[in-house]
Formats: sequence, structure tokens, C-alpha cells
Amino acid sequence: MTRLPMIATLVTVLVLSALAPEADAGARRSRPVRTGQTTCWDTAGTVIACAGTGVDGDLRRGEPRSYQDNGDGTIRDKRTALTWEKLSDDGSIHDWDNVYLWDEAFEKIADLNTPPCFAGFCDWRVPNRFELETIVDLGTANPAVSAPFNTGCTPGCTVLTCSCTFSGVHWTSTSAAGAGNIGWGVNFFVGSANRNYLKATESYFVRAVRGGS
Ligand SMILES: [Ca+2]
Repeated sequence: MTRLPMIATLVTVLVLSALAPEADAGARRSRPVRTGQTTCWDTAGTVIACAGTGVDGDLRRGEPRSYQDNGDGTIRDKRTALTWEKLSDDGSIHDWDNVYLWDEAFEKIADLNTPPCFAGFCDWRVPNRFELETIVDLGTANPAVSAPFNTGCTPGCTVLTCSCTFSGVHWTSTSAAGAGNIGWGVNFFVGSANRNYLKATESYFVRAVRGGS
């Protein structure tokens, strides 16, 4: 190889490596998920036509919801790659009205991860606050989730036949910075997240999650 083509090759390599980080960053780009809101209201709370208002129900920005029921008691969120435990009303560990102190939430997880493990996976965990908020659907309330998390919830139904979400506070694995005896929770009545919940004395619902990375 003559000197000039060698330099040209070197320049090409340098240019490509300079471009690579940008291409990588683009590949890892992630958008917030859609809130689910498609209705628009004015200041007085009257429903109005959305077009041109610029409010959430008009713009509907973010990743559209995309869920898959795996048929094994779990739901995969194709946007986040998180897999969620379905909740039931059959008195099992998955029952939607089971409540747990903070420590007990992690005991539930330990039970799910005891072989053969729930749905064949032994890496269930309590979701962090931002993970749990990704299944909030602000297009509805009581409970603020979309249909895959609120379908056919009748007494006796199992994770294979229904999907339940209690309209109340669910623990996250996230603690309140500066007040570690308090945990963050997401209230699925309207989808609010708060850090008001006392780990030692207050009992809330738990939905397990796995995957996502
Ligand atoms: Ca029950």
C-alpha cells in the first residue's frame, strides 16, 4: 500500500470512530411512554375538541402502549422490555388485595423466586418508582391502568383467567432520599406517585416485575 491510500484509510477509520458514539447514542434513545390521555378539557373542566389545543390529549406524545399477555400469568411490555406479574382474586400469592409491609414486599418476591419460581423465572423484584409508573394509564382512573391490567377481575379468577389492579397504593423499591424509613409508592386510583409511606407500619399492594435491561 502506498503512503497516500494508507493515510486515506487512517482518516476513514478516524472519521468512523468519531461518528460511532453519536450513532450509539441514537440507538439507545428512549422516549417517555404515552400517558394514555386522549380527552381534552378546558380550565373549567369541560371536555373540548382537542385539535390545536396543544394539551396532552391532543399531542399524545411518547411511545404507544404495546402489551403482550404471555399466557403464564405475566404481561410483557414491549416498549420497556419489562415483564409484569398479573394480579388475581383467588387467594393466592398473586391476589390483588394482599397487602404487605415494606419488608414483607421483599418476602413476597423471595417466594416468587423460590424454585420452580413464578412463570419459570427466578429474577422477580419489586419495581422501582419509574418502572411502576410506566404502567399507569392517565386516560382512565379507578384503576388508572389500561385493559391488560384490568380485565375480568371477578372473585375466584386466577392470573391465567383475569388481570386485576387494586385502586390503591403499590410499593416500589425506591426509598425517600433523606428519609429512608419512608418508601415511594404509586397509587393506582389516579396514578399518583408519592413518598409518604411508612415502611415499618403501613401495608400496601405489590406487583412484581422482571427484565427491562
Ligand atoms: Ca382476594
